Amino acid sequence: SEAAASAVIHINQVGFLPESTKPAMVIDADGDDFTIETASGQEVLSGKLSDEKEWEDSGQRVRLADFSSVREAGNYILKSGSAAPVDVVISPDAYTELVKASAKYYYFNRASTSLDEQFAGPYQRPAAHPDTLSYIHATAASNEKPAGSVISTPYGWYDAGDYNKYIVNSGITTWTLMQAFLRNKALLSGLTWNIPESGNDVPDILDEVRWNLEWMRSMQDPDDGGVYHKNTTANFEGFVKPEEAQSKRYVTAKSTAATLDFAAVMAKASVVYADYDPEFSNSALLQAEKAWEWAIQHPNEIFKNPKESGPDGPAVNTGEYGNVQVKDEFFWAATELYLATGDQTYADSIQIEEYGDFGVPAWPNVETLGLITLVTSDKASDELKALASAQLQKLADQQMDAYNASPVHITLNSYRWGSNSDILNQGMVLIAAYDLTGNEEYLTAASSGLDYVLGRNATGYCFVTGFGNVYPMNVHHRPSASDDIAEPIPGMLAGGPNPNNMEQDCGKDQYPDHHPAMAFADIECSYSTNEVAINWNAPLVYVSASIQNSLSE
Ligand code: G3I
Ligand code: 9MR
Repeated sequence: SEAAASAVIHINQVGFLPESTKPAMVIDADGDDFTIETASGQEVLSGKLSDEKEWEDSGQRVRLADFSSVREAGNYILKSGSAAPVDVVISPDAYTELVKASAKYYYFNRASTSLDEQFAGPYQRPAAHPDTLSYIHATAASNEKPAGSVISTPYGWYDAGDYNKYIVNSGITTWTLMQAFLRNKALLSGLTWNIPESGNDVPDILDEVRWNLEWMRSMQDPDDGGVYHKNTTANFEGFVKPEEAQSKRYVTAKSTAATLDFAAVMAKASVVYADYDPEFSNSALLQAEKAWEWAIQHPNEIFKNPKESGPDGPAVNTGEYGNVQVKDEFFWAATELYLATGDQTYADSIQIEEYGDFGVPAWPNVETLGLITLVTSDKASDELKALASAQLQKLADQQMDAYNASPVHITLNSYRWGSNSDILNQGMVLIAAYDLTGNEEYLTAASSGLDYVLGRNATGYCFVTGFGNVYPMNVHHRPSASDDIAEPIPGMLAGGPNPNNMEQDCGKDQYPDHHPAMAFADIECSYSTNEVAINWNAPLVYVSASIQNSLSE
């Protein structure tokens, strides 16, 4: 009997823009060549694979097939040696549907509303989590309210696979979506994805973000300006439908991180929504300033889940989003507040030269969000802009170093929880550097990161539900798991490979391969690799919209 071919091709399964750099990856290649053919078998390119390299993160032997020179829109087939041929899509609208679906993900995860069939199709569902009765968890000193006090905290999006709502994670998410809009205004104003607000005079993306901003606003204590860290049940709910998840909801202690993230986002919102809704813009700014004042008074309230239950409230075991330090939150909030108000009090907290290292954005590292706002705002002084630009370029150049060192031309070289969002956040930094310098290498590297999450990775999955040929079907997402529909809700990015928590969720033996870049399993228990989250989809929206916008100019 014939030995099975071991060569495999992994490729961006969604498609390429005509101008994109177009590498595919051949694993265990058994020839030196590749061809691109039309659907009817006509050869349009015959090329050589790059030299074979060992990809340590995956344990694979890899070669690249670069077919960038094929620029004519169409459907093609890529072949190399004995590998099964793969489909290639080249289209001037390669990412338009992806942008729409990844943004509509947020609609599907709205709390406090029914999803009606005309917008949600088969994923329609009744209203759940009204959150008009959120019990103030009274363990924290900052909650000077009588036990049993309630506030109303409706709206917002479910954070991830769970049904809770967390301010810290909402901060980076809403900022990224607003920034995606600012960078790609024409594209994102022109796209609509059938949500209840479609057709009003506000772009869908801003209508969607508003849903979460309204929840965030309800999380501020109007008496002192502090912001409750999260709106949560005591424990994660079971894998039940939203309307069946009815455990008591709390707001926990206030925290400095949540309050500063809130301040940053509300200041940003006051700028972004000024033309659409001046009244909202004004009150968002007032709330931002009040939050800042609380943070100045409470500069180090680090949130920890209450471990013991007591008369004042239960132990809480849901997502902690516990920042260990809040220097970056202060920097970010000061920046957004300064640019929204022009007020010097905030400028004093924007010490770029003294700051230290700026990192790729993630929920516990938000300083670079401030940097990006600085370099793109027309309100910053030239001096401040120059300092910010230098830091941003430095960070982008570190990504380029990783990209150039990578045997598969990606910026990612460490795989932690939510690794798919890391490569996209690296892309966001690269795109900002491209905007600053016009250097297209940055854009190429960002586009390569998009290729990665869409299939040119070690696992061969396109990590966005409903896109490509092979995508996760069993995401750790309670609404998708409980809806009796085989297809998960579309447009959701899975967290991605992460070798650090396999034992804890499904057990190591459930993961076929433990190499960092391979540590992924499409099984429902795998919350450490196969969950979805609002802060992971946001850079997908940002990068896909930006690449669609800039590479098709
Ligand atoms: O901060 C340390 C760093 O100092 C250290 O070097 C590094 C080594 O691994 O770990 C860092 O901490 C990690 C932390 O994220 C910050 O990056 C933890 O190991 C890691 O376990 C932690 O993972 C978070 C996970 O919750 C567990 O807390 C993810 O970032 C976060 O996305 C995820 O978020 C969950 C929510 O809690 C609940 N809702 C679902 C959501 C998505 O899974
Ligand atoms: O479903 C929860 C997911 O959203 C979190 O990211 C994850 C880590 O905090 O926890 C999941 O909940 C699991 C819990 O931690 C342990 N018991 C099983 C729960 C569902 O798989």
